[in-house]
Amino acid sequence: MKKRILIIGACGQIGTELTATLRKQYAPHKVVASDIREGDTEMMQSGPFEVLDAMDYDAVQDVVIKHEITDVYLMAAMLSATAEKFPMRGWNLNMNSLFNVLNLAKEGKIDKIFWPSSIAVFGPTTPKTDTPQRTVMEPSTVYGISKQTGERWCEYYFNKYGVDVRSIRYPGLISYKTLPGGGTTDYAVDIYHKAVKHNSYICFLNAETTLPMMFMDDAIKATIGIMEAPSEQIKIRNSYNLAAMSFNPEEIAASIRKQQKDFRISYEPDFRQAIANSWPQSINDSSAREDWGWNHEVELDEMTRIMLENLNK
Ligand code: AKB
Repeated sequence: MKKRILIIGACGQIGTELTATLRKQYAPHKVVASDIREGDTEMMQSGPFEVLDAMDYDAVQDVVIKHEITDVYLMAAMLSATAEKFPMRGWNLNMNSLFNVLNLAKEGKIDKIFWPSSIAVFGPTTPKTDTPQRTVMEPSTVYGISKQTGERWCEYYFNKYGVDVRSIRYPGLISYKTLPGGGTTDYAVDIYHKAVKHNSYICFLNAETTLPMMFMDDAIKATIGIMEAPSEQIKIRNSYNLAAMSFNPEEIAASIRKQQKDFRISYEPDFRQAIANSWPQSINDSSAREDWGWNHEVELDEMTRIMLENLNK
């Protein structure tokens, strides 16, 4: 098979696990990892790697041509909390990197693109629970505005130029292998690290902040699943809602207490509370389930067991 994959932003939270999984699934030399700087030993030694600035069109094009890339996973992005601090840097990274790959596909230099969107496309006026695929979207964060704009451009490039771009709206993602960076849902990873180290956690969101979340293995399954689905099954070309579970900090703490009964949590909400308040609490992902067969496997207590077991190692 001619398929050759490029992952841009391979050293981030999703990119790291996506690279490892794709290298296992395909021959490692067919999966080129890239990031703005070199990765860890595992990343550098398990297959080809390129230092690459996602905002540099010529550099991305050079790597695409050099490795005869067919499929690009564009995982480089500035997340919600950091983008509030650096609005123009967030906007520029999130939009320019997307235009670079969309234009390469428009010019026929790559066949297929995966681009991640987020629950951040929704805003305070969106229905909070069981948020439908199509609904009011008035994002109030820099990150959300960039993701919603990106979705419109993906659909436009598909309709106008036939670019095969596929996207999902990730909820908060939880994994033990790589730390997230600069998101609002990061507390749900940090809490496990602090549970293992200190048996206590100070949370930057309040106890009742329910948000949609997903274990990383399910997110990787969805990412590769949508990319491998036959084109005609991908009926939505902006981005698919995707869901697994929803919980608040008190509920994740209760799940940890099932294994560490004296685990303590306290609350000191900061600027990220306003971001979280603007997002939905639960997502309706029936379109993804119907169109390309998405289903999730891991629920909260199972995720807690896996997280604590692996972080304790
Ligand atoms: C964030 O918190 O910014 C991200 C996201 C929900 O897209 N994890």
